[in-house]
Amino acid sequence: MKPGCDTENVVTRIRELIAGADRMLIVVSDPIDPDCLGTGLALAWWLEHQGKQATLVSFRGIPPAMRSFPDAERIQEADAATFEFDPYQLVFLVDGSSWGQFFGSGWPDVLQRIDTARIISLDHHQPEEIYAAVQDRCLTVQTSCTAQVLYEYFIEPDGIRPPAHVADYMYQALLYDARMFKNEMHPGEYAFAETLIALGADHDRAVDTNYDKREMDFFVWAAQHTEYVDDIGVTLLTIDSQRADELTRIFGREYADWMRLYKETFQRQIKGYHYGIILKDNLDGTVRLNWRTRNFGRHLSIAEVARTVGFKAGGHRNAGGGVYSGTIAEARKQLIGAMRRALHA
Ligand SMILES: [Mn+2]
Repeated sequence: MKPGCDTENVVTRIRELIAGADRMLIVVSDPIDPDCLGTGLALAWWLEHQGKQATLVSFRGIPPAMRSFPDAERIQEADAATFEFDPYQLVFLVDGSSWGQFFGSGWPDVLQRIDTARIISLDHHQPEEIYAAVQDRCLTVQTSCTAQVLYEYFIEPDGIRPPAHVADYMYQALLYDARMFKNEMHPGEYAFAETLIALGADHDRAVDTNYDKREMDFFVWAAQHTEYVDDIGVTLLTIDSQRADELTRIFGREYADWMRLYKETFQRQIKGYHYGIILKDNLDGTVRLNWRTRNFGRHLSIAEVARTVGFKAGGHRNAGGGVYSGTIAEARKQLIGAMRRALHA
């Protein structure tokens, strides 16, 4: 939470809303990862445990690499533009801070069809537009993962023991978002892990990371196309329209689904290169920014630097995303220029 915000009041408000409702919709965020899936599934269990009906939906679709997540088939894939929200008394947004992460680029129209008084947000990113819009129903705590927020503020205080399969959802969420405890350490993170193990989470399965062959192929392609910007310690992968064509030929239109291995094991892992940046032409006049910043040492906040040159940026301090309106050449020039000024100031 931001200093000064009363977490307890938010939790109380959310509990009141749940008590007065029967049918809940849980929307998982984009990017679809083990945290939004695991937290969404654990939240559904917790609501059902209280006699409520819970429906899980993704408006982004479940990418192939995530379909093996336990019980992922419970999550419906739907089109936000035509989805019928009226039957649901509450709409939970899990593990995201901006509307587009839940409702896609057409989010303003989708929001027109939802009573925002029914929206509840559980998150661990830096507070953004959702927080600004639904402050008294947005529980955002900057901790290891959204699963830890759900557990510490709702499940644990209830004094209930989730079954092993639910502990497993949350353990997978934790290990993924914490990058096996390689990311910054948040209070209670190891204690949460220990609790989940005691509840029966399957550690061997959670650490038995398997990559799709296409993730490895993308990694090889990306490593070969990465530039090293030596004077500012940046590894930079740009995907312009020509490279997007090439990637589409190799991997299909959803080639971005196969970036996980590169993001996890290349960005911010090269000695002397503290920032891993991807700029991708969205082919609609905007450019997607993704960054990873080394946790050890004192480094720039990419979000702050990017905002000074017109990017919209958010997420976590050391792992996030953003968007720039303009060409990829401009986005690159602006971002690299701003980083250079900040680092050489
Ligand atoms: Mn997360």
